[in-house]
Amino acid sequence: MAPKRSSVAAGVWGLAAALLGVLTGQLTSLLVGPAASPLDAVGSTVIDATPTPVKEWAVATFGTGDKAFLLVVISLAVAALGFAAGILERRRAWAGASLLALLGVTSGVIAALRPSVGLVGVVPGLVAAAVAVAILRFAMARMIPEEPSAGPERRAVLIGGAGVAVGGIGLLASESLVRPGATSRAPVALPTPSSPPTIGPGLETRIDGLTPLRTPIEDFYRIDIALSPPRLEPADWTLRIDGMVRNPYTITFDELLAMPTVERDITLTCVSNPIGGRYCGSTRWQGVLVADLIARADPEAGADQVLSMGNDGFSASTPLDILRDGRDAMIAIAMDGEPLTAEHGYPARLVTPGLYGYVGATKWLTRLEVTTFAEAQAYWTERGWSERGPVKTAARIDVPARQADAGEVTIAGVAWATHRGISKVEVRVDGGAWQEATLGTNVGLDYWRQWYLTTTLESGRHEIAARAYDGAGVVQDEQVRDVLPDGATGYHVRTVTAA
Ligand SMILES: Nc1nc2c(c(=O)[nH]1)N[C@H]1C(S)=C(S)[C@@H](COP(=O)(O)O)O[C@H]1N2
Ligand SMILES: [Mo]
Repeated sequence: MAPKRSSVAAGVWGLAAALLGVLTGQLTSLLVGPAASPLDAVGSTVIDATPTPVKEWAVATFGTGDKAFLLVVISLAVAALGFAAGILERRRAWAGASLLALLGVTSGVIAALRPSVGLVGVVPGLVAAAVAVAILRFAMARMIPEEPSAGPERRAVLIGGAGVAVGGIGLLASESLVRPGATSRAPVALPTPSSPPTIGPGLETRIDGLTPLRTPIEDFYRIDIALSPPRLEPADWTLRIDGMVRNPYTITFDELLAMPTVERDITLTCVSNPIGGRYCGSTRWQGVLVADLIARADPEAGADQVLSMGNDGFSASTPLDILRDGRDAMIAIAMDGEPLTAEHGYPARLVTPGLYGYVGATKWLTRLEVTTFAEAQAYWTERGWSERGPVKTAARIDVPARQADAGEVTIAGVAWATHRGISKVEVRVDGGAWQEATLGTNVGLDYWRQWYLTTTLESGRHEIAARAYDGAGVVQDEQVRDVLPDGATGYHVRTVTAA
């Protein structure tokens, strides 16, 4: 049987009720906190529950747009359920309304269960449920004709459609309210650090298209499980250091700033960075050495891990000996001479030279728990990634692009083996002999190095490969492996057509 025409009006009104409900929930979250917004709470929970291969697919396909994609999927699901609720309600009073109420209440409960939210998080979901139910009940009583009849039917669809438009556009607009733009740095008076000499510009001033020696903050990759960056106030922020220690303690942000700080040039890389990928950035970090903070807590014998926790529910497992072996692992408060941005962990984050971000770079840091690998697992380890993640040696080709002018060509890129340094980069064209590239400034063991090689390419297709050697002279692993479970390996190869 074909659906009665008024089913369409009912569906449209169900859709409008759902969208307007979510919209009011989103707006209510402005009072409660962005992580309590229905879309955020559900989205974050979906992220936590998504199987790792699916997540890797999303990151590989949408890059940093993976979060926008998730929000679109959730919004479409809400729309479909809303439409269905309208049709249900038309067949049986309260059936559709109950569905909408259930959805709203569920999103509220999910929000309240988020680590960074708490009980008030239930409010936006309850508000969303109430608004959606009220709109749907109103529509059934006043808008939708009992029997199909063209005039009232058209009127109901038109007005319901207007509700859908308002709800949809409102939701898009509310996204920019709930999730404001990138560079929201609150003022922090940075202490004067004991700084190494500043590093000048690198080879990028001479080689077009080469990655700059220091990554501008707005170009620094962002990877995290937080749909919107937590907004932490330095005045409320504290760091707890506890677990297997004789002297657990908590410090405030002011107390942290009063400690001696260092500035260090460090390259940060994501374990999800594919060979040749862009999830790698280099800048100057300012912060307090973790070793100093840990020493004050006085760890007990037998502890071998520091589980660092972020305000978004993330945690990282960093080996205790790595934090104490003299490298510049720090609680960073600034990057590139400015307080951290919200996206990069404001007001304080961990940075551990030599480790991938997921095991050493917790943003929105709130706690360091001294423990053991046997006792506690970190966020990504529970989801199939390795419990340890030293950065693998890698060279990346930046130029030439896939199309180049035949003749003299500069092949250039960056290479990193964080905390081991780079001693040599080699380039191979069309399977010929490996040729040694010229290296750029040596900023230190913890920093990437630019490299280049000038050669002649005749017109036609060419295959260019690059490989790096770490500071101990060990060449990078040639075997092609995917990012899971502890970082990709293989040489970066680019096919270039010269004309
Ligand atoms: N709180 C928190 N910290 C986090 C993450 C996260 O999801 N939440 N992701 C980690 C990962 S996987 C990486 S690669 C780095 C990325 O840091 P960036 O976004 O500043 O480049 O942050 C790490 N710290
Ligand atoms: Mo990462």
